[in-house]
Amino acid sequence: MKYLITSALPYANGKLHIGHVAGAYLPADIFVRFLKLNQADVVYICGTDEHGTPISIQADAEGVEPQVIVERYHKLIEDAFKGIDIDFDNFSGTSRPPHYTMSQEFFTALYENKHIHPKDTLQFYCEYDKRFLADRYVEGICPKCGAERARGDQCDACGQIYDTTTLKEPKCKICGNAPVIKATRHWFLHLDGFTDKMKAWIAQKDYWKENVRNFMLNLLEQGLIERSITRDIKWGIPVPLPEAQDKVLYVWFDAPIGYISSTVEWAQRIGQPDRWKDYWHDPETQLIHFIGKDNIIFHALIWPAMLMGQKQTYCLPHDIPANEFMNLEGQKISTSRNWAIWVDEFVQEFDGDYLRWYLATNAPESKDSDFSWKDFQQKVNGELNNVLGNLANRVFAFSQRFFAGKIKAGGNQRGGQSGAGRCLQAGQRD
Ligand code: 2FM
Ligand code: ZN
Repeated sequence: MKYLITSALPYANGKLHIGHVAGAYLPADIFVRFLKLNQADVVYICGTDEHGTPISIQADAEGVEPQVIVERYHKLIEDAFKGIDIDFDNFSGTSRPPHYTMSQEFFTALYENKHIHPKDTLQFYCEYDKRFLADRYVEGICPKCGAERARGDQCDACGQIYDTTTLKEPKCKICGNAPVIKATRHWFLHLDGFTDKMKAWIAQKDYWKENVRNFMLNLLEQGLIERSITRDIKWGIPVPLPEAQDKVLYVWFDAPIGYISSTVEWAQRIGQPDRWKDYWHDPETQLIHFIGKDNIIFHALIWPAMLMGQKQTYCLPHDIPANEFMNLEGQKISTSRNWAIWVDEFVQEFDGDYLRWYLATNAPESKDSDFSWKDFQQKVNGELNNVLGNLANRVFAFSQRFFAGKIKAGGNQRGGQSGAGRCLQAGQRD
């Protein structure tokens, strides 16, 4: 059995916090360690997600190129992972040239297979900045719940998505002026064309976590629609069509392709450039995406449709363990309010294993969990250091005393070669 394990690609415009680690990274890392201990054929893939409007907004604000922001955060994120011993087989980034090629090939195959079509749409346009205002370039009042500072396409307060032109009191985030509405052509992925395949595929996924499976069943019941996969911004992968000059691929179109391009990079790095194909083009590969619950729609619907619509066969996600969120002292973690524990700061004070222990034993697997410093102190002192530390200390002292400090290779519990799993009486030798 071959395993391809992925963790959601973190955006390269912010640091890593404990909520990210608890949701998408530590569970995958633990699973990969388990597989590797069992000599499984496994590749663990990640990288930074380097496109999208937040990165270009930050670059505009700092007066630098987006690549400067991307490189800064790529390094910070990679170092933070090292600090807590999360060890990918490859950690790439989606602004690297091979990823551009792979993403454009994906688009072209879907286009030639008639899964992508153009449509004229109405978008906000800032006459002062002379540009369309995609996604987070515009802010206003949510047309669904009335919350302020809602984004162009989605409201953080109620989570609903809506037609951008229905946003109330819109304001350009660059200059603060009210934008006008203007026609622009975009390209849409027709998910409706995958309805039958998707239903048949989901029908086999009775082992998925309920949150993911129910989410998908709901979407299928509502009926699949088309989704725009291009944007009028400069930072991104150019749409590979002569009539789509000045358009780039939507970040959520290219991001999951990063799982493949990172595997390609891994194969090149180990000197076997075609090796990635053994995994991605084998339908039997167990492709498992570890994500947070806000990423379900992209991994369980849009990404599988993108894979199904290719000309070559790709493995589809075998499982998508989506975790809930981790709160901090009873409140939602918030980057903008700086209500978070940042991994790079944490590891300056504590051993990374303390965080791994606390997040592993308090994982938001089926409901949101909470990080509290008091509980952290108690669990680390009580469980990790006293109970587990004491056990390890006794085991090592015991093996030193009776077995000259040597540990035999492990074996199969049901009749393996070393007899592991049998109970020894104190002082008895195997
Ligand atoms: O939500 C996020 O942080 C995204 N950057 C996850 C992308 S996952 C994958 F598809 F790349
Ligand atoms: Zn403006």
